[in-house]
Amino acid sequence: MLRFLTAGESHGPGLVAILEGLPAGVAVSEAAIREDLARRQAGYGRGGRMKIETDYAVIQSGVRHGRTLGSPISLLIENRDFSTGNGPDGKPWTHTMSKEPVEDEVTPIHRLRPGHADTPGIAKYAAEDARDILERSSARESTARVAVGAVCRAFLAEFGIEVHSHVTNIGGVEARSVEPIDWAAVEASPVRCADPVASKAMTEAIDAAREDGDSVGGIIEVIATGAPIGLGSHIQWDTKLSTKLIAAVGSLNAVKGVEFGTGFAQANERGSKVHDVIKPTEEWERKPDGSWARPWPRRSNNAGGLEGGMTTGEPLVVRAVVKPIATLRAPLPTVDTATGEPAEAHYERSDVTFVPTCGVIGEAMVLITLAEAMLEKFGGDHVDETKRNHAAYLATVGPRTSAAPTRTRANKASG
Ligand code: EPS
Repeated sequence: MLRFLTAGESHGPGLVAILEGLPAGVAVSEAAIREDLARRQAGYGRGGRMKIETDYAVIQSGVRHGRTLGSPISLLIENRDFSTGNGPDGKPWTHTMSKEPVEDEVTPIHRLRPGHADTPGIAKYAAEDARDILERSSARESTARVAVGAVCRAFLAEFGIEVHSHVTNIGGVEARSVEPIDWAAVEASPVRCADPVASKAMTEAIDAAREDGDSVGGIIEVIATGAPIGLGSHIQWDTKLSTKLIAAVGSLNAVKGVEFGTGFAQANERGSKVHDVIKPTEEWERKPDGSWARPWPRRSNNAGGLEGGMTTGEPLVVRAVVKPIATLRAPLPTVDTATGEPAEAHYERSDVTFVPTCGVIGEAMVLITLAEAMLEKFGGDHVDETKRNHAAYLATVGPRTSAAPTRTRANKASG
């Protein structure tokens, strides 16, 4: 079983992640993790924090001589702001976030921000200071998830599985659909959008919101290619890969909805227009050994690569809507928790938008979910064992005819 936990507050000393269940033998490096952490830090519309941090995950355990050991992989990411910066009241974060009691009182946050975790959080945890809530609910935590996702990316690469993301909407600016997506161009776009015209309009929408002291949301799309047919299962609500992906991507800060493929738009179409027709076998591609490169290919992928809670072998396409960030320089009306009087919501340094970054975090959650699904299906204590199981399975999944090199006939037909 693959599982992970993260810990850490936004302005505390650092973030921690533990990933357990990855097999031995996977090539993992801090440099590769750093690549994803750097992508997470980029994106137009971010606030000042990203100029302070150079996120780097130090591997504490589970890796030796560049390969996983099968033991828990632990990662430590320093928050540079903790040791170098000051909080909104001008006091150093080492004081504001001190784990020891402090004599010199820290100004508590009493003016709750609508849309943030502040209000339900202080009620539920009996907090006097909303900082007790916001420090953990901050999207800073996603740094740890991206580091874990990068480790899972290395594992999935062994099976030819790749995960990318792009932005399709920011602040109501819709990107044109670009086919095929040039992932290098997405990475070069300041908003991680494949459409250069929309990219520019998105940066303008962000500038306009910044000028008004406001924020903007948008839509991200995560695409995974190379996943074999049959990950997940149809047999129970919580064994469906669709359930797990909705939970994983829906757990991102600020996400308000998740859909697959053409998703909500399917409400407007008839079944004959929605379902993805299977191509005749003459059009299927074969590998040099005669086996199917990708069995059961479709003419379209409206299902987003999922049927009955299982992968179809088509690209997995997961989209999420990200709400505008709740911390506004032009604050919304609220109530002061100390006085019960009307007030303006608390403001401290924040981003105008976080949508481009959200794509990278969405990738991490899809990577982790797919790594878990691969291990559930193929097991293995060493990655070579997982690979053998994966290859043996793929030889069985085509049509059950003697003409096709599938199932137990695979060897006979290709030999
Ligand atoms: C973030 C760190 C935060 C914010 C942002 C994400 O830094 P700070 O609060 O010190 O400015 O930039 O947080 C949020 C989007 C949020 O909703 O809290 C980061 O490391 O990504």
